[in-house]
Amino acid sequence: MAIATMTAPLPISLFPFLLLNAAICFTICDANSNARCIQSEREALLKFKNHLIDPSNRLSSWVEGGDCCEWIGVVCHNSTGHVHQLNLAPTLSEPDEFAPCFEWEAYERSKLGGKINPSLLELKHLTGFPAVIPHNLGNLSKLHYLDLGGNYLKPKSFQWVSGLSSLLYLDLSGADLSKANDWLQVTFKHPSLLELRLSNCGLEDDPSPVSVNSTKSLVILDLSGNGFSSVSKSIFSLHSLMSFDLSENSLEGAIPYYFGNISFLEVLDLTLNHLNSSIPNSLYSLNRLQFLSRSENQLQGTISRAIGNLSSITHLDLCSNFMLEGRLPTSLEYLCKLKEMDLS
Ligand SMILES: *[C@@H]1O[C@H](CO)[C@@H](O)[C@H](O)[C@H]1NC(C)=O
Ligand SMILES: *[C@@H]1O[C@H](CO)[C@@H](O)[C@H](O)[C@H]1NC(C)=O
Ligand SMILES: *[C@@H]1O[C@H](CO)[C@@H](O)[C@H](O)[C@H]1NC(C)=O
Ligand SMILES: *[C@@H]1O[C@H](CO)[C@@H](O)[C@H](O)[C@H]1NC(C)=O
Ligand SMILES: *[C@@H]1O[C@H](CO)[C@@H](O)[C@H](O)[C@H]1NC(C)=O
Ligand SMILES: CC(=O)N[C@H]1CO[C@H](CO)[C@@H](O)[C@@H]1O
Repeated sequence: MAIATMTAPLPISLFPFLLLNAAICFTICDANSNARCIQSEREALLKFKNHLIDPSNRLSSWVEGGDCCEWIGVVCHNSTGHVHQLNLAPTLSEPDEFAPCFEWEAYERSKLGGKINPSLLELKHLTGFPAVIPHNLGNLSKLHYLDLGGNYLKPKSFQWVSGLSSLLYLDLSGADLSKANDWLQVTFKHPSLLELRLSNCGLEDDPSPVSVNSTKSLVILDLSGNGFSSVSKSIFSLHSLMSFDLSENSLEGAIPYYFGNISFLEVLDLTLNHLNSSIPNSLYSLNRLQFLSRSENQLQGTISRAIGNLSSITHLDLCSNFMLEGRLPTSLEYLCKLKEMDLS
């Protein structure tokens, strides 16, 4: 099927979309008008391109001898010429569930696949690598069809990430990381990474968990939509973590007591798992917590009056936990910032 769509001519109505891309390019090119591509970085980019599958030929401007600062998706520093960002996300002219099918098809086709070549390590000044395949989950769940087989990135290791020493943000959501067993060791030790999004990556419990002395740089961690049945202990040493999304996994048994160790936590999402304990008191000591969802689990027992300690909470969602029982504690009246609570 992929081959048939690849060779089909582009529908006329896609032209505004292509023009939009051109407009973006002009903006970038202007901003880079003083920058000159650094030769070693150009070669690294070309090597990187050679290992990608680019069915729509989106990277056609990436050619031998060109100024890589003018290539589509490449952003250089305006005076040093170092490559600072790669914006290789496929784009949709209207990110909308009502986008016509042919646009979704073009979007699907414009995704890059293949391997991530370690030549990226040459790009020492990279600060942003916003997702080679940034599946916004909200968008994807509205797709009518989705073929996750074959054409997506499937790194076998995360070592290339450890070389990107200035990286702040990494989104590989949707990539198949089931073979990249070192993802945790690499990302938790990374010196600068603030935000890591690995949603829907086929990740599972590490069969031989190694405890990691983390660098504590991570602030946002999204591991939603994977196959974890337990929470790795290493996560509780991420003391700077403010947002942790573990929704839509297969967590079972008790909510780990150690969540109380992540004292800066503001967002904790455990929606749609199989947690079946009572709610540990340690969670109620998280006094910065603003958003807490443990909906759609099998939590048991009563809601402790210590819930009154969640003084920052604005959103509290405990819906669809059929075994929760008892009275609502009167201490709820201390939750002065509460805007939304769902106990259905
Ligand atoms: C170029 O970079 C410098 C320093 O980062 C910044 O002050 C300046 O506004 C930039 N110029 C353009 C045109 O982006
Ligand atoms: C973590 O650090 C401690 C103390 O600095 C050290 O004793 C321990 O061996 C380290 N663990 C790992 C897995 O590196
Ligand atoms: C949580 O914090 C306590 C007290 O500081 C410490 O003893 C324990 O090892 C920590 N647990 C984890 C899993 O980090
Ligand atoms: C909770 O789930 C675990 C694992 O599925 C099971 O072994 C345990 O018996 C359950 N506990 C309760 C109280 O239902
Ligand atoms: C709740 O706050 C009270 C008063 O500050 C404190 O004594 C109690 O230990 C707290 N409970 C929890 C579970 O953090
Ligand atoms: C409905 C929805 O989630 N829309 C998002 C689709 O993705 C774009 C780009 O990431 C977002 O801006 C939209 O909000």
